[in-house]
Amino acid sequence: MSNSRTPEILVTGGAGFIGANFVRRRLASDPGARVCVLDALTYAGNRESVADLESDGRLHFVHGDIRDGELVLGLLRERSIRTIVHFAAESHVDRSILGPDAFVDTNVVGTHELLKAARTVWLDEAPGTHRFHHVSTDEVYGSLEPDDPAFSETTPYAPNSPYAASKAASDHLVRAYQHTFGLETTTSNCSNNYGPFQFPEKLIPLVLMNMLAGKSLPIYGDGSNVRDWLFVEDHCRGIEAILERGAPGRVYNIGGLNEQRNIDLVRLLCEVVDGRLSGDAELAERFPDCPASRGDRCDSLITFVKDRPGHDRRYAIDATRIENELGFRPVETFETGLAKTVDWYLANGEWCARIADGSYREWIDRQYAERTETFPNQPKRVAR
Ligand code: NAD
Ligand code: TDX
Repeated sequence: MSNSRTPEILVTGGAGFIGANFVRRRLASDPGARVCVLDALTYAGNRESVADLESDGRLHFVHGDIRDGELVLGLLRERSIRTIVHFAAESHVDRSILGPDAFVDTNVVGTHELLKAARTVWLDEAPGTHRFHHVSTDEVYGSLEPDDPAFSETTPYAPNSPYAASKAASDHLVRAYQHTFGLETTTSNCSNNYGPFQFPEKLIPLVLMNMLAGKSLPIYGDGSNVRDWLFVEDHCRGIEAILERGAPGRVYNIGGLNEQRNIDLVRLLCEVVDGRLSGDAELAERFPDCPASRGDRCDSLITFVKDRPGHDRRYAIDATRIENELGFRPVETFETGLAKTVDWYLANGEWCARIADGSYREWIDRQYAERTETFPNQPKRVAR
């Protein structure tokens, strides 16, 4: 079933956190839009996150790997695709420390397979309008000291984790395909996202699901590392602005204008959950192990654990370029975004239960068992 009004786009990693939000938003905002999702459904991919969209024929789901060059070539040719929005990646820093190989395979080799296929079809076989948008991260710029200026698009690359290094390598390949072959590419380097459908290995959904289950909230080191947080729908709006108005070859930083210390963020999240559960008998009954259901505070679950090796101190984004050139600014505040996120996780118990199955819990428990050793002189509490 095809609708000829809007050309179909290829979204890699569309069953992951940000990809699923992007696909949902695109199909909801344009009745003529069609999307082909290519996703390998790794531990982080969930077809359920987009399954409800498949019924009207506007979403075509392909269970496959971006490293499969023949598959990608076939999709570009047969579905006449002229736009790729590339989210697919191994995305978790802690996993990249435990096992870097998958990060090089997917993030570097996988991105290169996509670029090769795009070059073959869009430049050699059927030249014309096209766009390869590469979704990347602020982690490629390394770590900031407290008084350093925020990352801009001209900040030199200094990736610190295997994850960041693999994303940096993929950014360089995208740049090289634009510069050398004339492939029309754009890249966005974004700060930490949060919101619906995020896999609960990342800080916000992990501590949220743990507090609802009455489990400890692990804070790495002393909790004073700083991240810039962006509500996922704002990230998707930023990517849309780049697709619509961004110049080929241009790189855009996307940020939330919202720097938070981890400990402050977790305390704020605890307050939101305390507020939701304390006055709601039905929620308290659904989450009997959450301290807030007994009138206690969720921050009683905070536990400081061994730090992440090479843990970056601070990320911050200078988003002047995307604001001045494309008129993009995030619309959510941290308070409104967190409230929407908490409400989504409270309302989507089935999604959470499917994710938090045996293998997930096993991984999390093993991961945190290794972190029980605490830092010497580690504070039990960090001042508010
Ligand atoms: P995610 O881990 O939630 O999802 C990744 C998706 O990619 C999953 O659906 C997975 O199945 C799929 N995938 C993995 N390997 C694949 C392969 N070889 N072939 C096809 N599909 C594959 O990731 P996310 O948090 O949604 O991040 C999406 C993109 O945004 C990534 O490129 C990431 O580097 C970038 N990014 C993420 C954040 C963040 O805060 N989460 C911030 C900035 C940039
Ligand atoms: O249990 C935890 N305790 C904790 O203190 C976890 C999982 C994290 N942390 C800390 C580490 C970081 O300082 O919280 C901060 C955020 O951690 P993550 O959610 O793992 O994100 P981060 O490492 O900052 O990387 C994220 O942002 C950039 C995404 O995972 C990347 O995909 C994205 O590119």
